[in-house]
Amino acid sequence: MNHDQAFWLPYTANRAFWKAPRVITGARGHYYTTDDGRQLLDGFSGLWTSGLGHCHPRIVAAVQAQVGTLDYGMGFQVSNDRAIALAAEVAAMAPAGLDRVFFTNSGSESADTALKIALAYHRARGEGQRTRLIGRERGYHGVNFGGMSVGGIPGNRKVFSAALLPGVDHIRHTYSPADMAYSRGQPVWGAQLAEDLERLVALHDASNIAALIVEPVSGSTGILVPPIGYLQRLREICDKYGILLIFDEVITAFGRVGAPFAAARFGVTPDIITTAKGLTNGVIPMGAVIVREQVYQALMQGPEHAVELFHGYTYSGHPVAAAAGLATFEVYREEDSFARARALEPVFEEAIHALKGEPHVVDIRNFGLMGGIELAPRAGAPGERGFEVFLKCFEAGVVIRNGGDILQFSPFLDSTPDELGRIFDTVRTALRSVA
Ligand code: PXG
Ligand code: PLP
Repeated sequence: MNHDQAFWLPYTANRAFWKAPRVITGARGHYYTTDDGRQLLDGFSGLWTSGLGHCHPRIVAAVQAQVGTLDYGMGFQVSNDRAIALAAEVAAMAPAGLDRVFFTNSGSESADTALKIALAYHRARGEGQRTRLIGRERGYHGVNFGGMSVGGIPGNRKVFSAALLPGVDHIRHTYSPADMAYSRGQPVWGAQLAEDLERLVALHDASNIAALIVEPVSGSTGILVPPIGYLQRLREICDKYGILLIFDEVITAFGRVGAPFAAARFGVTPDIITTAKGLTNGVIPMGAVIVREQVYQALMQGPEHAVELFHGYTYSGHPVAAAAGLATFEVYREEDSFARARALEPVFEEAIHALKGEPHVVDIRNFGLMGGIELAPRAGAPGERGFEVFLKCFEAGVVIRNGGDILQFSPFLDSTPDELGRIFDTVRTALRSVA
């Protein structure tokens, strides 16, 4: 067999892809280069990953230097200087009280790591019966078994239904178009939806519940912005019942919402934060789970020579990834990236909401530099219209993403108003040309 098409692409319509492959061969700043020599404006910052732009010279140089200095180092019972330094930086940036950092290689691994830490924490405190994990409908926490189980996107769960973790439940999602369509930023309606956690406490009893995991702003499911007061209320209910609150900030951390973390932007501090993507600007895969000091301390038990948490990845704290992370943090500071993103937010909001009234559009949502345009699905063919708009934009030289019929936008932290204008002009033209 000819192996030219051996690559099985992730989350991709593989058969359609191989009929007309879309292949990137280079990138610089805000543009990709394709194998047929075209320049594409990236309207998605990689895959929510690359807020500082592609091939940032500072990060490239740091990676090049590191790979020739320490390529890999054993990470169990031994560590490396780059990982230790990056953990200190991450903890310093994190909300007060979240002082310990466990490294992973992706957002999916961060989600599973956080869930395992939550279970281990309760057990270490003598509450080993607290095993139930609560997620939220429409949540996305990656593709591993834990994250998939607490996740709430039907398409990700359907085929694997029988293998989902037992003892998981979900609070309802926060989307109600009748009450919040075309909200700019946070919907004013809906804080009371947090009371749904009380329903699950009543059903399962708090003494059996370990943790609640939510995205502060849901990303993959199509940009669901938390109603004003909603996250505060979740925090209060978790406190009331001793339930750990986990924020999955794989997308929202590191400037995407105009702040180091969504926790900071919303003024709600969880017990654990999961990250990945922007940690290294997407240059080398890496995630980090940031944990409240008391949670860590509760686990520091037993004889000192013994491993306290039976968990870790071969590549946890990889020195080249950590070097990329350290350089990324330097650039965040020097370019004041999070404040720039915050300043760009109103421009982005105007630009995206200007598409109200275009064909097929039924809702537009935004927060920080995250945006979604929801289209009415084509009768009998959900997702087809969204995919066609994605393809038309790609042909016109702009990369966006479609999650089914929801178009998603994730501009660079230092995008220009002109670039935003070009992205949404391209989308407008595409919307007017699809059936
Ligand atoms: N949690 C959240 C909140 C995420 O957004 C993950 C976990 C998993 O991360 P990894 O690195 O294992 O993929 C994510 C990933 C989209 C899209 O279209 C979003 C993600 C991945 C792929 C597509 O919005 N987020
Ligand atoms: N499978 C086997 C057979 C392994 O030996 C290991 C790690 O040593 C793994 C899976 C896990 O790999 P990783 O640590 O990269 O997640």
